Amino acid sequence: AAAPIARALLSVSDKSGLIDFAKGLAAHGVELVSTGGTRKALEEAGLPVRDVSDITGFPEMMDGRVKTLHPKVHGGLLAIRGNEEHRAAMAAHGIGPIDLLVVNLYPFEATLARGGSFEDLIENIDIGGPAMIRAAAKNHDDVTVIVDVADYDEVLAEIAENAGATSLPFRRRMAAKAYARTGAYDAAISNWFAATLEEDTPTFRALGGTLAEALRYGENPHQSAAFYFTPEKRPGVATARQLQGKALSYNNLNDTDAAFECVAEFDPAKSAAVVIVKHANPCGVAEAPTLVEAYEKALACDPVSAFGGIIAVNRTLDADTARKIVEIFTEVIVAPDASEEAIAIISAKKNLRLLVTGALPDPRAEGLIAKTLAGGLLVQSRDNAVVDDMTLKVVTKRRPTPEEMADLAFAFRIAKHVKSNAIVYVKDGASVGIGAGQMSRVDSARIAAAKAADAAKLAGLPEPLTKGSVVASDAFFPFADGLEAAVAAGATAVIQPGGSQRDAEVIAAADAAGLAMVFTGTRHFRH
Ligand code: 93A
Repeated sequence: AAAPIARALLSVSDKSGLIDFAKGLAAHGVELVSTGGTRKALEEAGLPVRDVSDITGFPEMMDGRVKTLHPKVHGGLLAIRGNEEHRAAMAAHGIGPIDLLVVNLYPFEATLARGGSFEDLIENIDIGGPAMIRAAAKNHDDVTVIVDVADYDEVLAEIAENAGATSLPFRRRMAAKAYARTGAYDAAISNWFAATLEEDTPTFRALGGTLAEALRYGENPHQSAAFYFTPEKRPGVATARQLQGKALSYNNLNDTDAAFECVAEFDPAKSAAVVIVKHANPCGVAEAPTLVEAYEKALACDPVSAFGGIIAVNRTLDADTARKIVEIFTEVIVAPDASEEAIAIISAKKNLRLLVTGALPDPRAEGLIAKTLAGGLLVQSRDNAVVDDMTLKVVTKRRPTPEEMADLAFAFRIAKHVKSNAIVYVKDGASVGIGAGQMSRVDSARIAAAKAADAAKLAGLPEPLTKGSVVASDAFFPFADGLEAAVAAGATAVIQPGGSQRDAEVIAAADAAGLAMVFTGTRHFRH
């Protein structure tokens, strides 16, 4: 059993309950030692108390920054009472044992809560207090450590019950509490400190993010920005290796993610696929037996927009494709991998970023998507619906041909990655016209057709590529007009979720034009 408590060191910022507690200790014959403010409070209550500087032989100095940081204090807390050598050291250096330590810390958290200044917070980082607490808790075999005002009564009860001492289970419990307290205290300091460094960049700790890098700016130069990792492990921009090129900007990261998530919809075992993205929307998507063919088909969709674009591929980037890509200005290439030869070809373009991810993300994987609004955070599960898993229902008199069916599925896969309202024309495994982000579906349909007409003119083709194409809509056609615009453009088959009040009207218009139409039952809004 530990010896009765002969001496207690009390050093508390929060002085509530202090006097009654100290009176209880004094009644048991405990000698009280205190730091400045605590000593003053005890003295005013008429209690006998020694100043800690009496013991250390040093005055409190440097605005109290150094008051208990002394071997006479720490030796008294850390000495193992049953150890001969420790006892000899105590005797040789005039160190008296401290049996009970009562400390509560400078109010760092309270200062933070009331919006204290940087200087204020720095001054409220307690150094001596945690040092003593940790020392006493380490030596709990011999020393009782109290960090919570709520435990004062229990200490007095322990002393009464144990002939002036405390029990080991109690000391252990208090020691565990002591380390929890210093741990939480340091965590509060480090969280605050880290946040001050990021004061110019938005932090989203709510998402469990850790800072990956501060970005030069956000979507525009007057916006600050940073890139955060979330705990999610998904192959993509966050985990990619950048093999070359300038640092990625906010918009690059956003666009690269959009491109790679879209290309991941295409199984590399079935076909090579390429997605070209501008402003977070695909402006060309194609699949083909080889990557270079897929690239050329994707580029043909909208070569004007593809300038300065982001290219994502679903297979190892090869030399043929790399050679084609470097012919025009491209910002970023992202691929699961790249051949040595392809890397060498890309290296001729110093600024072009090449990212390899090691793998493709699983489009069916679950995950969270977040978006902020004023004073809030919108969180939803990722759109992991895949057209192959949907029950496609033919709603028209004519059934799509197998070729049309393949293109319809292809088009709906792309539509998932186009900002709503999304209209995607597809022919022979390639997008030929994409209408994105319009407030009305009929406008998206017209824009997509107009872009297809432009591309045909550019390529010197006799008629727009929408002639004999199929079309996908990310959500139902609310009126027949959107479908009629697709008919006017020359589409022969349609894929859309269905579910409009006017479905009958839309189906009638499709039948009248000899179109085949399938409903997916699943919507792919993306905003
Ligand atoms: O500035 S300190 O980190 N340096 C010290 O040596 C020291 N020793 C105790 N702060 C120190 N303390 C803290 O002073 C205690 O943790 C307690 O919160 C406070 C009590 O001071 P006073 O008795 O003067 O009110």
